[in-house]
Amino acid sequence: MKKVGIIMGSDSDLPILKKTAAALRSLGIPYETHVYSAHRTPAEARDFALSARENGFGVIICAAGMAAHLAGAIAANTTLPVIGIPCKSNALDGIDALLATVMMPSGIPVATVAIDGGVNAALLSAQILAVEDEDLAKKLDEKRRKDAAAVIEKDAGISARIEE
Ligand code: RP5
Repeated sequence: MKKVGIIMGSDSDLPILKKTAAALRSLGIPYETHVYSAHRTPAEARDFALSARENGFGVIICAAGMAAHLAGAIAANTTLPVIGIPCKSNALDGIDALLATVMMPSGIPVATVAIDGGVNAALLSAQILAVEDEDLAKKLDEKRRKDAAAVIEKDAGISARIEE
């Protein structure tokens, strides 16, 4: 199976990416993790993106906050699918990173998940890899079934809980 690249702009983004890694592990998807910054280490970010396909990656997840250019900078140097996670910062609550990540110019796409959406970034990666991997597609179906069953169980108990 192809690897997922988990790239963060700073190790201060790590709590979000821990959720990403846990979700990938639960599906048996291999990943590799790095700190590369579009602003502080642009050469390393570029080198990673340029060699990602030949290094066995299938999807790259990029998490960054503030003026979040990491996903776009990586996407500029690869045609692998790039998923951007805008990370919340103190000043603007993540709206800054959301807009910087999602508003890519035509020609260089970044699939942007919610602010701090580490789990969905992992699941979207899995769904991309599952296009050519039936075993992984079955695991994703099973997860959806389990998640739905958990909500149905909550529905069954909610009338009693509201009166507690
Ligand atoms: C971004 O700036 C990082 O992705 C992080 O979300 C934010 C702050 O970085 P630090 O100053 O905490 O390293 O590049």
